[in-house]
Amino acid sequence: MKNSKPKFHAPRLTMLAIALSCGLSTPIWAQQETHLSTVNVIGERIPSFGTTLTKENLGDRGISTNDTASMLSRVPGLSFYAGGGVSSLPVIDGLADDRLKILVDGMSITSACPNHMNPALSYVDPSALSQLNVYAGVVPVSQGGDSIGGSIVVKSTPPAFAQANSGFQTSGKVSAFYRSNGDVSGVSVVANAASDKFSIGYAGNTVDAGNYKDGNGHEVVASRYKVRNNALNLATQSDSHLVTLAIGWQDIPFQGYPNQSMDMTSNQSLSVNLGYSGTFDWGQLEARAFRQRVQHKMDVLQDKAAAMGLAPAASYMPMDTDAVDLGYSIVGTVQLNPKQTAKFGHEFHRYTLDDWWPPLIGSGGMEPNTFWNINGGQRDRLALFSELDSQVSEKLSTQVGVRVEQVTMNTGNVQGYYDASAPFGDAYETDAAAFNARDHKRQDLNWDLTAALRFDASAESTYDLGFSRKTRSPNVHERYTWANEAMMAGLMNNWFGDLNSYKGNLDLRPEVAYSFKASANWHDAERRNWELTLSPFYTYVNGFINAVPNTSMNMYNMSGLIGRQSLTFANEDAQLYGIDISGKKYLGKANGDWTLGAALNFTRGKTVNGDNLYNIMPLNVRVTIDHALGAWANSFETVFVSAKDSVSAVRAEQQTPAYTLANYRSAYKFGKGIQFDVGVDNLFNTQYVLPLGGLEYASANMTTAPQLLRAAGRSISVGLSASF
Ligand SMILES: [Cu+2]
Repeated sequence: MKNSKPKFHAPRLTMLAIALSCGLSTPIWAQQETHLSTVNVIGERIPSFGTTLTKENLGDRGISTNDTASMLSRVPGLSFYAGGGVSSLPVIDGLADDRLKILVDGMSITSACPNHMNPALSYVDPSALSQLNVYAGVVPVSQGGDSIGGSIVVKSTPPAFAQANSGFQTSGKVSAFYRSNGDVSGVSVVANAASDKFSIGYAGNTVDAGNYKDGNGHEVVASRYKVRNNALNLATQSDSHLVTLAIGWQDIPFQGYPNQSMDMTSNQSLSVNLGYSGTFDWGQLEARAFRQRVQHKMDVLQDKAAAMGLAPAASYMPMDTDAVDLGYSIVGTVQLNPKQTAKFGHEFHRYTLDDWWPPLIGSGGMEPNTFWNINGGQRDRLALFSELDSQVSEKLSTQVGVRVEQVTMNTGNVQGYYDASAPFGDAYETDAAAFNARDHKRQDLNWDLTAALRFDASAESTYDLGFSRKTRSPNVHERYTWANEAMMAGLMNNWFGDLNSYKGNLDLRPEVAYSFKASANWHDAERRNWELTLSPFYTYVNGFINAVPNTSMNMYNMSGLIGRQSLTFANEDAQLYGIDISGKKYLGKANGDWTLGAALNFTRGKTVNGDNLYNIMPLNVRVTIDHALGAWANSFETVFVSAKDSVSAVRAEQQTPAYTLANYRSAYKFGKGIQFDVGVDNLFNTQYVLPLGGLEYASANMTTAPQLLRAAGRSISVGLSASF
């Protein structure tokens, strides 16, 4: 929506972070913003139901987490499925994971394993970020597609250029941190060299984390991880054109998953991302082409195996994934007249996936064949969209958009570990034959529509109203996983952390969400003293892809874990509703400036049959007090989460108790460009379980029900960074 302002600024943890970025002799990072605003002038509108986080209000969260998704924890309505240490899955107002469109520097990246261990945001570290946009519920069609819940658009640090005639300039930043719980350490480097025409930059970081301990001091096995990220960024610009080329490579030697049977034992990716933006007489053109390949391996980490009483072994169950995302987009933006802007776009995205599990010779149950979970899976999206922004009057602006997307999917034939003549009998052969006998090609034609308006009633009040129809086609695993066998196959196809077994469904149809959202924002005229935002929402999802009991006659179709279920994906109508409330109040001056902030989220999700949707965050409230005095900034945060008692019966979801957490952070800037950060997460060492964390696999067996995933106890963080 044109000329709109952000509905809600996440309260500032500190002013220091941005000062740090532009404090030195070459304010090269500050120039980026200027640069972007000249080349990318129309494209960067602020969403009506969105939040923008920049370097400024991302603040110093980076020392307390390397999980980029969790940087959004202060955004109202955001919650997270817990998983690996850098790979949590974000949720917007109850809709999670593949239901959100997540773009990393314009690239659509698909979670490429049957546990969704490598979601898009796990490929970028907080230290490399410059901006995160969250579009909640009603999303501009130019930012959506193939999603029903919302969009998260992440941008890493854009290329820096020297000013004209100022020669060659360099800049950079080096940071290091340590966190006590899990003995986590890491370093990050950002370096840039540029003339006024060319720019070359590097961003890289490392993280080494041990297992964390809960509030009682007990270790959570397989919560350790190790990450190496690198990105090389090249760019060239002229008066009205900018070309960027980014090459990224990641190596995760291991990332434990306490709430999965499997752990990541290798994730290696290489991405190439070519971007163009230019200004012409007729308007602006943005284009992009990208390719990312990931090779992903899973097995069971030794400490998890030991906790389950397994003898040490080189491998317990090898699983491999090889996936490629590639795509391009072309977006033109035209100023039709002084009051109207139109946007036209075309996108293509191809995802290909092989998901195979090599035999483990001598295991008995996992030989002699390779298990083909997905063999040559392919998912193509071809999209066209058009969006019109209008300034109808001084007070009223509108946005309407329509998007059509063709999704074409296919996959090859499959096989199990052994055939019906094996000692265990027919665990796989009948199922594989049934799957192979069917045509696997599926094609969906998906229509999305967004209509939103903003009414600036007065200097102190703004109202937003929006409606959207959004569509998501099933993902490759939802449509094509085929095995009814629950323990060796179904349990592996699970990205929910609930230890249930899942099987795909060739007859799934796309899920279509109809969302209504309103937002009322009241504030003082200068937006400095106070602000209050109320955003109720309602979504009806036609054919929500849920799960139903797996009724196959396969005799191995039952979970061997006490209380866990064997399920099949199925469409089922569902509705979600709730409200996000947030506000802030400047408290005044007393040894610095004090600001109070608060955010509340209430979400309910139910199928039309009355069962609750899985993993809906219970009522939660976050209260923050921010303090700034010169070079010193402090933030004290309290999080109240009520008991989760609305749980999904079909998934045997377990209730979680209420808890209260306190976190403290402080940052001090020394002279020019040196910053010291310190923080304490879970200040009172509260013992609690994560409402969206699922169950601990190491505690699961055939006689006792698995325990809920324990959260981390107190952790003290320190960080030091220097800019040059
Ligand atoms: Cu995996």
